[in-house]
Amino acid sequence: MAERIGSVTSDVSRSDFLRACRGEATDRVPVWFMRQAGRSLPEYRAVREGVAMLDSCFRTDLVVEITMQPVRRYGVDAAIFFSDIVVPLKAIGVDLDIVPGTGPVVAEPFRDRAQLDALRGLEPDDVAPITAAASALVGELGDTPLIGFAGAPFTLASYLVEGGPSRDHRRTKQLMRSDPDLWHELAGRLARIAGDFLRLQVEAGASAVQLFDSWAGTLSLADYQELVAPHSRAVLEAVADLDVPRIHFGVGTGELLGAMGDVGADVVGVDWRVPLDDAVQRIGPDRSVQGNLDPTTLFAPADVVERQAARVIEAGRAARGHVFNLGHGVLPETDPDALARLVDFVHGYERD
Ligand code: 1CP
Repeated sequence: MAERIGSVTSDVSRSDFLRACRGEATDRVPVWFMRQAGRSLPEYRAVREGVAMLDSCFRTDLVVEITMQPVRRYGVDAAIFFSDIVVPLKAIGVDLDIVPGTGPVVAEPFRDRAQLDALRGLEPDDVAPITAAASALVGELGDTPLIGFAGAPFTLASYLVEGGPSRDHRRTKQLMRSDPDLWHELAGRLARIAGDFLRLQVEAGASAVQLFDSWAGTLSLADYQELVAPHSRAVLEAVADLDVPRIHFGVGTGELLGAMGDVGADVVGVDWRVPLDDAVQRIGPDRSVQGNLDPTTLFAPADVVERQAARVIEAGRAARGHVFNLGHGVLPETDPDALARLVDFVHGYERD
């Protein structure tokens, strides 16, 4: 990695975040937050005014600015690239939008084989403004690592098949069970798109990747292993030679943690339901963990937040490496000052 991009990268490589991902000792527990860039920040709301969410994701200047905002404000140990999991689908021409207050909405939900043609491969030109932002960010961030990300095939497919956010993922599960061949073709195409998207971000300078399978927790372990794991493995395999840590995260995935680690992750993201020391039992000793303060804890008094955060840090010591995070994204109503205090608390925490 250092040879490829030069001396700046070697400082990144020694960062607490990358060290914890690799299971190396750190002086302090590194911390960043899923959805650290977003509606909880007044400076985010200001720059997004009058610009649609998906338009902002294709504007190099806005991606750079929004990605930097939480790094400047909180001094977090990693930046997460400002984008969305549906961006590569938009980039190849899928007719979808991100509707305020709802999330991704697809104009023609996926129903049959004829629609597979619309899911062509991702070409570098499709995401040129995005990779330009990643390159610019590496310069701006200095020693702070940039995390690239993609949506995992199951979570991406659930938006395509349901047409938007879904509580029970009924149609996606129906497709998996009634036409497994078509399901595997769909998931295989999404895996290639996600893998290529991660690769392009790393080649532009991202020094870690996170694969979001946010909704995998809706599946039984047996269904996950048979119908989903091979495709998520293919995504992580696509960046295996690039020597960057691979983080794999989902919500409500307590029963899947071992399987999610086994598809090629270096770090497993854990939501708030499973204490990190229990999670380590399920994942095994050869991977680091990331998480897992309940995002709603930040609405409690400061001393309660600190007690809960200390519990997370203590439980995280069971792992070979621990990256502090919330158990899911920052809620839009969160007070940024509460996050700032949490970063200071984690950084100042004395481990003996
Ligand atoms: O106008 C707005 O501000 C819209 C809100 C918003 C934002 C800020 C959406 C719509 N996406 C994003 C950015 C985003 N999405 C990031 C930014 C980087 C950061 O973390 O700071 C990331 C990593 C994502 C990834 C994403 N999008 C996921 C995986 C992470 C997760 O939360 O589980 C998922 C499931 C999405 C879909 C999506 N996009 C937006 C919403 C509201 C949703 C979820 C909708 C649903 O409940 O299904």
